[in-house]
Amino acid sequence: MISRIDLRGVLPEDLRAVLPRADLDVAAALELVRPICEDVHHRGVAALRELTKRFDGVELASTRVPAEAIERALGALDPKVRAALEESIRRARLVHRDQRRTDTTTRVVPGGTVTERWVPVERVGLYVPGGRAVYPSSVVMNVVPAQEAGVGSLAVTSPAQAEHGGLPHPTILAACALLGVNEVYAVGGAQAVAMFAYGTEECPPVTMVTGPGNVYVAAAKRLLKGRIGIDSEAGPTEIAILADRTADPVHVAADLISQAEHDVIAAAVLVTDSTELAEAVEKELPGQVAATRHSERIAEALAGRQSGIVLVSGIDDGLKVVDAYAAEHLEIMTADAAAVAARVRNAGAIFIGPYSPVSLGDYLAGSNHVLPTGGCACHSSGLSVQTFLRGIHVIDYDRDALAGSAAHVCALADAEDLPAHGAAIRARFDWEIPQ
Ligand code: HSO
Ligand code: ZN
Repeated sequence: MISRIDLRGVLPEDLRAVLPRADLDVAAALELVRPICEDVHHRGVAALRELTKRFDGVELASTRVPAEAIERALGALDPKVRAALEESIRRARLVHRDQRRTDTTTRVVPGGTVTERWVPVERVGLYVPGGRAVYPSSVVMNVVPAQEAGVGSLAVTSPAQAEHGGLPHPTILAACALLGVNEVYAVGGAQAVAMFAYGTEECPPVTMVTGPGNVYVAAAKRLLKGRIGIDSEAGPTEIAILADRTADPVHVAADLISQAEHDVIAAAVLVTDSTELAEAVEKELPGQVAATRHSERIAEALAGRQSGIVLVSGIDDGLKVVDAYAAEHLEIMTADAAAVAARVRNAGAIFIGPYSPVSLGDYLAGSNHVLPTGGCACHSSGLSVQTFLRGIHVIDYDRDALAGSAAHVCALADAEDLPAHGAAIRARFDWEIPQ
């Protein structure tokens, strides 16, 4: 059901090469999405209507979802789901509010300051997938940081669904209503990213597009990056668990399965120095997999080359392995888990001990679940308030402070053979460099 990789003894030089990982070919999809994006660029709503007919089987009257439909979806929302979403939003707001930045002013020299001013991007478009993955939780995870950053204008788009009267999934609409987002579009796929990037008769262009999506959405984001800002390209979900003999195999198996549930190419990796635990988890998995609704998908994900149980000689080696892997989600299920977690360098998010499973983080911990995948956790962070802010340096020197800097600026300008740079300083002092 899940393969083993034995790294006991000397760890290989290039750990990343031996660790299991799926590859997602976004580059190959680029050429497919290019004409779609061009079409939306040139023909706007007419192109969106044709593409929505072709890909989603829906005739759109308007790409914009009417306000009544959003309100109706909220009214029809199961009260249990509503209460859970409200609590999820409340906790996410607590955490993300604390991420807000205050401007800092540094007095560099007497009379010379640099202020860093944090300014939110003006308008954000959030892509929410439809189809198999209907994730109102992802609406929360994208909208809350944008709102807490102070983004003034926020639009959501999600594919039109024939079985829901040509509207996006009602739970998505209800989540938007709970978050106070009333600008929603019934457009999916690469064309939705193009709609946001170029704007149409019905949708003003945005400055930034965030949100997960399939490979075509990822390709469109890559193609249009530069014209718009994007968050990271979300790949298939990954969970890594670093565990020792103190871990409960029932929990370990359940957590591996929980993320394998997302996709046949989702990755579930256990790193352990305990053969007893490895064996117990291998024994536990088939029963738990068989008992769950999406057992086929999960079995395929666990058996895939992106998943596995990695055996190591000790927790120190285990840490090297999880750092090399740089998982989207990393659970630490060892003795003294917090101390072990403190030594981890690379992970999207770290979950400590038996009572902080990834599922908690997916929905309710308050943390963000949009996290770097595919090893990107070694250089990138998950979605946060910071994603939606730009730091602008504001430079304010008075005459004396500039005079005191002039000789150094001119020396560097000369060294770079850019004498006009130096001249711009000297012009202010009757062409003399003040000493
Ligand atoms: N684990 C997914 C997020 C998610 N889980 C949404 C459930 N719904 C990627 O972090
Ligand atoms: Zn999940």
